[in-house]
Amino acid sequence: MQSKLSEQLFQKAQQLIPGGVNSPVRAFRAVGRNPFFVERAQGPWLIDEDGNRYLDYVCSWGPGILGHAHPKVIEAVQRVCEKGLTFGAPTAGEVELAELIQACVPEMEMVRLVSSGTEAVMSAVRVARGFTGREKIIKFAGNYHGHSDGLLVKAGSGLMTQSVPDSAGVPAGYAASTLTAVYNDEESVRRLMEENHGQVAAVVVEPVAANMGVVPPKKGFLEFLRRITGDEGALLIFDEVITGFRLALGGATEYTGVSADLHTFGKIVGGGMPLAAYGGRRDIMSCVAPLGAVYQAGTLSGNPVAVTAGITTLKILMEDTGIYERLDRRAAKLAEAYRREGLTVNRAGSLLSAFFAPGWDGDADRLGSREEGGCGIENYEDACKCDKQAFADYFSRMLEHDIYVAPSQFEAMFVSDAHTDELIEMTCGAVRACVRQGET
Ligand code: HOZ
Repeated sequence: MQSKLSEQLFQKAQQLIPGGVNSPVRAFRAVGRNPFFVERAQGPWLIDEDGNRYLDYVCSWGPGILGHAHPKVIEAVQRVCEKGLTFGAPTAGEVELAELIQACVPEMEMVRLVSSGTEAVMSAVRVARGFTGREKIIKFAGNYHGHSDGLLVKAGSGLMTQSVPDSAGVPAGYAASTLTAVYNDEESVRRLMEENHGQVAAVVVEPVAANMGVVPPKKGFLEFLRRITGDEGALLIFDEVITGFRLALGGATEYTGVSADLHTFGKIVGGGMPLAAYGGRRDIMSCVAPLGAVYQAGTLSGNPVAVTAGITTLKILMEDTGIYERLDRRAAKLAEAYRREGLTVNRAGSLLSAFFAPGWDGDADRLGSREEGGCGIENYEDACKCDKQAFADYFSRMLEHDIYVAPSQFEAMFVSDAHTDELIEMTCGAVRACVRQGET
């Protein structure tokens, strides 16, 4: 594997950009290497500046459900670019995308388009506070909701990689309104609700957590959140930046059968462009300016190029009735390959994580779900127990096999429709060779 050009770029980048990257996990620090620099991508492949080709299971951290550079999306984007890149004024495309989102997720009675998942969740929380007149929110340790101040408390993703639960620079006052519960632990939520009776505006949750590795909700957990928020007059916000249009066309609500008051979407909804959305019940969304008193705005909100990429992607997903079944089947096959090597695998549809959980390298008694007496990963504390060095070694060996998985134990593996049965088969072979030392 050549790395000359990537190395040169990285040296230069570090002088100009903090850590040489524009988002921390990309720096590969958790796996003790320097990153490669991407030159282009097509279908399931990433090609770096040195000409190395990798089978990509990061898929830009989620948007690439169709694989990279889907011809229909590229064509539509090229066409719309000729009409101008941004107007800062309403377009027909925004209405069409809002309609499509609502067709997929009927509870999105009203929707606002923004530019990033961070912005979507930050805005949804503001709306929840404006609607309820309350200040506190409950989030879960290891759930990541973007990098806005009030939500960077016990966040997952890059903060876990760096082993820091909270970011510096967040005023104590912001963090004080954010209460942290334990994912999959009803009692921890009940206690916080009791201690803060009448003060909680919302519970915000990743309905399938995917930023401490993939951690699905235990049976009944989301139903419980639905009930307790209703009883307490608080709102339930599903952060579906990752799960939206991924678990199913209707996202987590279709996948789990549980409704939320507000949803946030990102990644797939923008078809690979910077676009995200939040929305939900009409009475709640009617609080948003100019209808109501909750202010939120953006020059590039509803950008016509991003909207076109989103529309085209959603239409492809809606028209291809077999896609979610294919994704599920292929991800299940991968999951099996990891399980056979002794790893603890959590999977929801085409999202999965193979954890180097305690016992992975021999203590068979500790494998499997908690119900089976094993060490299943159900929350942040469990995820933190994984063997990060073993993960880093496996990551490097996979890269030598030309397979790129997320450079952190705490990020999800994304399967796209471009990962054919043959490519999945090939990956299963690489998993057999790469999980354990000395078998490359
Ligand atoms: N927050 C993303 C991982 N959950 C990382 C995004 C990126 O580095 O592009």
